[in-house]
Amino acid sequence: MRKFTDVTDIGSLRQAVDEAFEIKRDRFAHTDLGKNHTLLMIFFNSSLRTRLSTQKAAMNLGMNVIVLDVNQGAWKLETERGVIMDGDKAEHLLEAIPVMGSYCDIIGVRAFAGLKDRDEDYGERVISQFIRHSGRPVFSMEAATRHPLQSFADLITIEEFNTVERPKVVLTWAPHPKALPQAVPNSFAEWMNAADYDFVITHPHGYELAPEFVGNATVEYDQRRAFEGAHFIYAKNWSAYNAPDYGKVLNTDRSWMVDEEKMRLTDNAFFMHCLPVRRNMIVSDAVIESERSLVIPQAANREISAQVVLKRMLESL
Ligand code: AN0
Ligand code: CP
Repeated sequence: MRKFTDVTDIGSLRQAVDEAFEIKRDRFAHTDLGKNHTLLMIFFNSSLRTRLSTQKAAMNLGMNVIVLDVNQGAWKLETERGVIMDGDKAEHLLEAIPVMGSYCDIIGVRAFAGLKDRDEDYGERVISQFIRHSGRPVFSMEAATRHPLQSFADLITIEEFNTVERPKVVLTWAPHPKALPQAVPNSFAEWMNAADYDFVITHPHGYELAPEFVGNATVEYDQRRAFEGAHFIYAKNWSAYNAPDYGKVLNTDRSWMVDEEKMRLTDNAFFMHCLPVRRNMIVSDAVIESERSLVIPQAANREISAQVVLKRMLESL
């Protein structure tokens, strides 16, 4: 595997999940595979889970790891070609990327959407430049439009806990005080559509996701109706996608928070969230602390999804 940015890069989901379960049974079965190989993780944005789980996965495979927080200690990077660089940015990505590529074998990149210019974000300019100019296999640690390591971990978690033939999985928008990207919901929708579950998306009017991500999902504007009979509730906030409101917070209606009363409408559903989560905005204390909350096993599966991707990339070197 030379690139991991969207669901198509992983091939058969069945095979990927089987490989994940194999790694989960013995995560130290391939400790020689990464010997003398270096992973470079580049963060343009903050992270707790992605940073720790991906580093752990690389260590399980015997790799060496370098982490660069671009905004803490590196030169400020220009990303646009043609700019006269007389401002605060001392270096261009077009030099920085091949330089970074020369110190490592595999690159992970986290570069969130700027939420100002939809075309720029949905063009995936930053990660595309890494793919084009680094000469290394590149994987997304959340780019502008997708978070595939998260969605893969979500799929593994659903497959682990599911007990019915075709589960009803509901992605619900929930309120948040600040504007967040659409990457997590886009990606979750992309993976759930590929997994062919009974997949429903619910959100207030104005929060429609890009049609290419909604795909064949059912969109239900009545959150309570969406919850009826659900087996998995996946909560996430996102900002508006539609022009002219792209990247804006349109609604902080607290009535969209996931609480026990709403969870009672489901078929004893599990609760999921990618974390970090704001309690009593997105989800009540009682739901996130309940026996049906999967947020911790879900985060633990980030190590597994990262290890499948790194293993496949190492095998392709
Ligand atoms: C980020 C987001 O919504 O994309 C990262 C989630 C994994 N969340 C925040 O910035 C709070
Ligand atoms: N879920 C997730 O990607 O968490 P971090 O932003 O902490 O990495």
